[in-house]
Amino acid sequence: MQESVLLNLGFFAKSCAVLVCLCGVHLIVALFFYLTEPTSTKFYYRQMPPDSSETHTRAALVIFDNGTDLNKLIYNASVIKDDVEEPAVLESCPETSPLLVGPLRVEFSEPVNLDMVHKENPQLMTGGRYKPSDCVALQKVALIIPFRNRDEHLKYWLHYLHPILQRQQLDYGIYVIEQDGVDTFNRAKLLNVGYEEALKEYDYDCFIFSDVDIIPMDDRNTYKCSSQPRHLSVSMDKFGFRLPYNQYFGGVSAMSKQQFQKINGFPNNYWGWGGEDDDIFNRLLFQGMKISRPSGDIGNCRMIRHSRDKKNEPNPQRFNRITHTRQTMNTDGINSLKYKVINIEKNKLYTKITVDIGKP
Ligand code: UDH
Ligand code: NGS
Repeated sequence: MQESVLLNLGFFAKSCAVLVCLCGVHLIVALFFYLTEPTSTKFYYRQMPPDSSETHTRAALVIFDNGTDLNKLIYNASVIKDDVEEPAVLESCPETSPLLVGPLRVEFSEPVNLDMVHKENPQLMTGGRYKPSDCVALQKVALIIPFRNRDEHLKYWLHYLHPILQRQQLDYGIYVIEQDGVDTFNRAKLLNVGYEEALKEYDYDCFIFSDVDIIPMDDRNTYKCSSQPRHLSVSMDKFGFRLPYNQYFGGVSAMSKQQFQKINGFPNNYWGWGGEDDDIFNRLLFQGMKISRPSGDIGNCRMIRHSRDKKNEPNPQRFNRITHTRQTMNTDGINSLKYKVINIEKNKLYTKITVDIGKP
């Protein structure tokens, strides 16, 4: 009996010793893992020094990726730099946007409501600015529209163009350059103003000069610049869907900053209708550039029918002027441009800049 009690006690003591050993091993292993664990899964939080320049998000909100909800515990905390999740670096948008749909139906029978246009384009920023959120646009494009008393046309233009430009994945801004007063209209000078004013706002590298009444009928006609100046409105309905003549450069065109500077911008002294686009064509030619154009159906466009505007009668001097482009282009252009900004209005869909450009 006594012998069996002693035996049991011996067994109990041995078991205790084994248990203590196991606990010790467990403690050592736990300590080892704790000390060698990488910082990204460890929690660091501390009081923010009042003048801390350390990167921190909102003071009280830090989310840890450790499976435990510690948010409740952490107030006035910050994360050490290594633990801050850096915003993902965006890749460049592809050369051809995957969002394009091709031919579009363009008509002008229903009136356009600008509030609707705004609702349908929720990603627009004030002043008619946009950039893709999932990639870096290949070009920063300023769209310049010469303007006076064409509000109905502008509504159609905004209705059709905003969705197209977004599908084309452009980083863009819309600039409506309105001629102040009632003197003779000057399209090319307004375009020069648009170039200068847009550049004051953003580092644009491409400029699209578009009449307010021309709408592309295919979104593959990308509103961006090429290695050569590009003519975009190449087959308009009013010309039977072809060029009126080979040198035609009116309607909608695209030029990079370098191309525009190389020709000293556009002429400032074509008052009234006609010839300024031929002068621009001459400038490009004299600087050794060629016109690039979209092919076939891609260049189809519709023009909103309208009658001749007041104070934009055909300019009788235009034929004489276009024969002297070579002599005038270096002194008449962006380097001699003078105007006065009367007002800048940034609304939801575009930036309107009203300017006094003088008179003939
Ligand atoms: N523009 C205005 N307001 C004007 C004049 C011109 O906003 O008072 C702008 C507008 O962007 C227009 C562009 O300048 O699209 C070119 O002017 P335009 O449309 O008058 O030129 P286009 O050659 O037409 O397209 C000329 C008149 C044709 C009359 C035909 C009558 N059947
Ligand atoms: C040419 C004009 C251009 C004009 C083009 C198309 O004759 O400015 O017609 O005009 N050149 C001259 O007058 C020197 S349109 O049919 O669109 O009114 O752009």
